[in-house]
Amino acid sequence: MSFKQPELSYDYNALEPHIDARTMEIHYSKHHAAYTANFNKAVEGTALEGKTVEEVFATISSQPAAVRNNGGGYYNHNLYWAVMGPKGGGEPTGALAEAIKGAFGSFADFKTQFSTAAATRFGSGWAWLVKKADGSLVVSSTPNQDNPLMDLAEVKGTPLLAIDVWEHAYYLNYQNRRPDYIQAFWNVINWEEVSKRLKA
Ligand code: MN3
Repeated sequence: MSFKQPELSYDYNALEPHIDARTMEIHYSKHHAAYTANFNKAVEGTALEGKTVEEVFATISSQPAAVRNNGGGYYNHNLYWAVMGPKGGGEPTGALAEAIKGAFGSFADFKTQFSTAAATRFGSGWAWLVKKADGSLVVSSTPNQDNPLMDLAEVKGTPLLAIDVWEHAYYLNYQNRRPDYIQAFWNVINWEEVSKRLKA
């Protein structure tokens, strides 16, 4: 397999009570594992084999749905696991704090914008903090497994922070209460990792 599912850097129960262990286990070992396997299957033997995931996304509008959906599912969850952690929460510091202030006015305003994007994404999808090509930060959301690296995204750029708002990400613990899950997400954000991505 050319695309490998990265190991989680924390245990399934590490994000409790905000995200429960059973949800984490099914999400990582079933959903994400399936996206990864199906992404590999979809590129195998095609011109995309051997390309980076970024290269695949750059031409995604001309690729089959299986590549778009599973490639997005593979990449988006890699980012989602990475930007969460047991020592998460609080507020960012340093350059990221300044960049967020510059773009949104305050951390509180950013939090509102990001939470609203996540809550109002109809059906399944993601909300993002994105660094655009000109270096500015914006909040966006995408349907299904699309993401800001895809050539067809409304808002294009490098994703720094992601929240999965598919029901499989929260339904066992929160049922229909997506806003409660979004609120809880702020307690597990690994700002150090988000900062690293801003600098990269
Ligand atoms: Mn998911």
